Amino acid sequence: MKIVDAKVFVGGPGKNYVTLKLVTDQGIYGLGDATLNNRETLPATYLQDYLIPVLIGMDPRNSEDIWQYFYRGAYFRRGPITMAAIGAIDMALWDIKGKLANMPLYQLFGGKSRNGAMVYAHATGSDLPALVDSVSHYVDKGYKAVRVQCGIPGMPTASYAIPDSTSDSKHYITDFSGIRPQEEIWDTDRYLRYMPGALAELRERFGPQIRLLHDVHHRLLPREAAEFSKEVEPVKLFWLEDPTPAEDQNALQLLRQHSTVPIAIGEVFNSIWDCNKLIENELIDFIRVAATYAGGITPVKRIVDLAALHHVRTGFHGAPSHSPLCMAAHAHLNAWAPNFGIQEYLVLDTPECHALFPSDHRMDQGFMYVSDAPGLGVDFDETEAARYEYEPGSHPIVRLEDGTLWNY
Ligand code: CS2
Ligand code: MG
Repeated sequence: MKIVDAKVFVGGPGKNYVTLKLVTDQGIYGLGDATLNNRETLPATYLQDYLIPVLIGMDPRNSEDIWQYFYRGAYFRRGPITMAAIGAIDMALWDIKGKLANMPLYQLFGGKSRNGAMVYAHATGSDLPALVDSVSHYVDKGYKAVRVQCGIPGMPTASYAIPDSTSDSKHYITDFSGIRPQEEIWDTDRYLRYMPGALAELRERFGPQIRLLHDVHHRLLPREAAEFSKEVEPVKLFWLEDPTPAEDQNALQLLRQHSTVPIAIGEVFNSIWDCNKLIENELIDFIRVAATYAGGITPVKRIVDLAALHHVRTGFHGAPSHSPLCMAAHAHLNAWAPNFGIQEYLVLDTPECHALFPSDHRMDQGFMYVSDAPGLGVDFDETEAARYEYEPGSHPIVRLEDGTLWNY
């Protein structure tokens, strides 16, 4: 069996998805997601110029060897661009494998460990009353878990992930006004003074049952993160996400000495080497890698197995930047993983998105139910894809009030 053709598509409804299609000499094809948010043309170019010419002619059944070939075989390894490109190939090879076996991927991993996988939604508000409305909206829809982000009084611009009243909250991570990023101002002192009380009010308002999550988006220093997590301990968060920048795998030691708040990290990690110390030293409770830019299903399964040895559960990244193909890879991993925790779920739920990526993975009352179709269980409509083209966009840049550049 051989790979005879490969195509890369960039574009989509309101989002630049990077989609890889691998075609075999037996007519079976596989699909993978290489979307790297706001840098979409780079994994596409890496695939087209460097990986696809070598991939043509390989036996798609040897997904492990092909993964090693592109990872170990490249002198310059890792990084989000490389790993998103390899990730798309790996997903597409698993898709082919599932179709050959006539089985959904979760069966190849070891079968189902659960029926539905709990997901969490994003509730946001420019102030606390608006956030309460947003949480209520998701609770009414049956969600059991909600991430809560709130504007901070007196903060010169809205804090992370707070959409203005006119924008769709699901688009906030891409500003399509051009490639020059907009700037936001961050003020740690105001955040530390306001947010613990706001979280306590939400717990009071919604009761003990709802799982509340909060994302700090890498904005605190280790000592500040320790102070914050100690203070929010009574709120009983389901998790506190990215309290410190993720590069420093020792940064959480201080926090762990002062608080039992569960910690989730990993949405920017590209390999097991970005999180092995965090996991082995049991400094985190949830690992947030995504099958796309952590290099595909093959390496993510390995991370999940390492995590299981250390009581770390999964909480895969599921921002709207991932296409339904990446979310499908997660759905199969979530159905199998003995150490499943929760899934972030923000795929754009529009008729255009369903037309481009038809599938019967489904959401009901805050749970995701995996498809039983062979492989990933998501198709890609090339006629629909022809309607879209690449649109440049950017993440915002964050500065402190005095102009110092900070972490987005
Ligand atoms: C966020 C992300 O989902 C999350 O937890 O931190 O949405 C992040 O901002 C984007 O993926 C950036 O592209
Ligand atoms: Mg996050």
